[in-house]
Amino acid sequence: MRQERISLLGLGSMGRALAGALIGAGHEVTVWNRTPGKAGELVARGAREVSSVEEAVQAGGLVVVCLLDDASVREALAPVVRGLTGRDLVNLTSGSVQQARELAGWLGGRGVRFLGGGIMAVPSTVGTEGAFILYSGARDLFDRVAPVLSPIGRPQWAGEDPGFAALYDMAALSGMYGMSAGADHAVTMLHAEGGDLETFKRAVLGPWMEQMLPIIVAGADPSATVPEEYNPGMQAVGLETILAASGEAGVPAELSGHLRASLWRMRRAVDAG
Ligand code: FVH
Repeated sequence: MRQERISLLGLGSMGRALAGALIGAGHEVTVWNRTPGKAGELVARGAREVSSVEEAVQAGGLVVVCLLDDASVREALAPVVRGLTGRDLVNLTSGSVQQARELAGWLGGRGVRFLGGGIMAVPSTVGTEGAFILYSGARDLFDRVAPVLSPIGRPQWAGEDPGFAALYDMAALSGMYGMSAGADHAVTMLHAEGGDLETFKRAVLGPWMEQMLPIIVAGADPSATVPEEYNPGMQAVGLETILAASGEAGVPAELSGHLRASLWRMRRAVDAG
């Protein structure tokens, strides 16, 4: 693989993991973080640490941004945006579709070639087989940048609309948080009734979620209707029973919001006939 110069802005947990994977692949990596002191291990592995965004931009090459949110990206880039004209920039910071489109417009208006991104990994899985990174924006830029950034995760194209990587990212995270809320609620019920958490996770929750995951993903549907074979009437009764069991166990109602969302859906499907 061709070695490239990359400037990475942001050394939070994710930024450090990204930098580590890029250094490991032999790239020449310059790192910057608002608060100094987070680059020690990376510098020991060959990264160059700079103390300003301006210096990071001046290092040349591809600019990769991984900060907390859209506001922090704007704040970091605003003072240096003129120096970015003609450069390639990939934003891997989570944000909304609209924010990504507006960022693309702002940077594009100043001659910066921009790709929006979405990281489908957590710091410990960056660079592993399952990790993949969504990109959207100009296809030719994606084709050029994808091999360079492949060490952090398999590059996956999400379309020309610069907001689409963010769209896929936000939607996929919603799916993940739904599962996570369900799992948290499940173990809270178990715990409240004195069940054995480890046995439940290993012998029941894990295998059950694994069995259902492909069915859940395949059956996900944006319409208010539910296919007949899902029997929404039966599911509505079942959801009411789980909610009652949760209440009996003393689990806070805030933890069962996902069940109420499903119940709302099933009742609408029953009403729609
Ligand atoms: N970590 C994860 O599991 C998820 C996985 C999916 C993708 N997300 C997104 O990645 C972005 C960065 O996440 P992170 O885990 O690195 O987050 P933190 O460890 O909290 O680090 C935040 C960095 O942002 C810097 N920062 C915050 N505000 C500003 C600002 N106004 N100007 C400049 N930099 C700023 C912060 O700097 P400092 O506090 O150390 O000075 C960190 O470098 C994020 O979008 C996730 O949603 C991660």
